[in-house]
Amino acid sequence: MTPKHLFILAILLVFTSCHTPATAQSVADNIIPKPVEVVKTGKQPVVVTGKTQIVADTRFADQAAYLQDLIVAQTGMLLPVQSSGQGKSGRYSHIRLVADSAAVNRAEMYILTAAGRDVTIKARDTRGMVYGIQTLLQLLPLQKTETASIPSVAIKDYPRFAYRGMHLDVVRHMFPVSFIKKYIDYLAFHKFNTFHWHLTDDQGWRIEIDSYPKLNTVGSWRDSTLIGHFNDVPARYDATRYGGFYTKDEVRDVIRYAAIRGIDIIPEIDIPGHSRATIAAYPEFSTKPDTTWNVATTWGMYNRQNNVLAPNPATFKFLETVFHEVADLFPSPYFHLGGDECSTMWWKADPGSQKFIQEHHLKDEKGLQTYFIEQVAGYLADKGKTVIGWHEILQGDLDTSAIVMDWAGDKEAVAAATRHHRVIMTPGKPLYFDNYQSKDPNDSLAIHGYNPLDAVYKYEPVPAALQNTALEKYILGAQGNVWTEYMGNPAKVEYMVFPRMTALSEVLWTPANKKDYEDFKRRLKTAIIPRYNYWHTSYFKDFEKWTSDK
Ligand code: TNX
Repeated sequence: MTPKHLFILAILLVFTSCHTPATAQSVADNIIPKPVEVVKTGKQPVVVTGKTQIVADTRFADQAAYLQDLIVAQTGMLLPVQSSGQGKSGRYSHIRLVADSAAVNRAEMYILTAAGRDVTIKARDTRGMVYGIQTLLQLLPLQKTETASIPSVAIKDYPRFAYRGMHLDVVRHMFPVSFIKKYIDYLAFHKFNTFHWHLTDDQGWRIEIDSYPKLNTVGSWRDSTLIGHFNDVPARYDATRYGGFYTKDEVRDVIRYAAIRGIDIIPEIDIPGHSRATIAAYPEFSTKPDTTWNVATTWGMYNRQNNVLAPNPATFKFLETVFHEVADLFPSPYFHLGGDECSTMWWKADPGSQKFIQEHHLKDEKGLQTYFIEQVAGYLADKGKTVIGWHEILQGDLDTSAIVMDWAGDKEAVAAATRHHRVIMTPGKPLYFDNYQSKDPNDSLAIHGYNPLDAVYKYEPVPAALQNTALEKYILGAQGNVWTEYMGNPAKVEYMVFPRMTALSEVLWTPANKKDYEDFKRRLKTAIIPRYNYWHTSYFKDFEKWTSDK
């Protein structure tokens, strides 16, 4: 071939790659998280128009309405919904939502087939159906249209890990219910199944409590908030009252919303440290009952300001009542009791705590921390809840039903699994999405630490020491944590989580041998960034420039 021929060929290639409309078959190659199996069956594509019926088994009536809403929002086509067995199947195409526990032989699995006049999604549970729906949305055009063509495919798909979570701290900054729902929508799109709602901390109580009303009238409000970074000297404050809390009705509404989307909400009430807002409301639960504590106005209280509960009968009565009250509100079988970063210095300095340690034959202040956790685990057991705690709960000798959430790294996870605790991996590196995703000095303020996109994508939740051993099964999955000290509004949260949560979704869903970072980036750019734009979300754009080796 002469150089001239090569030139013409190159022009042709560029031309065809830019101008071929996303063909029917290519959309099936763009799905995120990447499915277990996609077969292009070479049959007739399914033509979807406003006359296409959604035909759902009664078990999936809520998901049929959910799918109808999503399709009309995405394409403008409002499809009629029918329950299966009702009416007759007309001349038009169908999207069938079918309950099938024979062909679908595992939890959260779905089988999606499209050919001729039928798109069929089969699932055995709500989650499987929700995930089939998310995949279907990715096969439909992301634009207003009166007709669309779905390629003929047979997709069989299920998750690699049972626990696929995202966390959100609503204490350091609080977000409206409308954003909490949006966040749940983002989770559902990415086939996450758990929302970990961090509801209390030093800087505020964010859930309505009837039995101890000062938690809301006092504990939900702080007088001021730090401006700038927590190590800036001198510290500056905005001198503006900040706060609020979610009412029980709002919480119930969010729970219902999440349930339709297959998402379990795990509440967290963080004790016995991280309790400054509690002792501001009720100083009698602190080591210095005569002190007037403020709700914290700065970040990072550990060993800097007293934020621990004192071990006295009134405190334990309080914990029992409040944990019971919150447990009654949430249907989740799990409840997170915190347990992290509990400084021992305030108990060391407190005669009452020392006396308690002696009288209860506890070894030391760590023994006291464990005592708190064990008491609360008992209150939660009364309500049939399985306890989750940050890995510091391992200091004690908890019953192995307690699930350990590991924010440190593989060492703690191996220790927990060796003791036969189930473990959820959420190591600061790389799953804290509050850390920087670039080293650009002009990047928006964040927690120090560098977690670029490729590090998230390449993260392997099962520690090397557990791989191919009998202990591997104790690793339930992983979670991205979103602490909001430096996220004052929803747009900033979106900037910090996108595209990192998209990468994490594939870590958790896709079989390890199907992961491929280059292909992930291709799909991200072709199919998911248009969706971020469709959602009107701000996302971090410089992810190709900022990589782990920078
Ligand atoms: C540690 S890790 C915390 C949070 C902070 C976060 C900031 C853990 C369980 N607790 O209270 O917000 O660091 O990255």
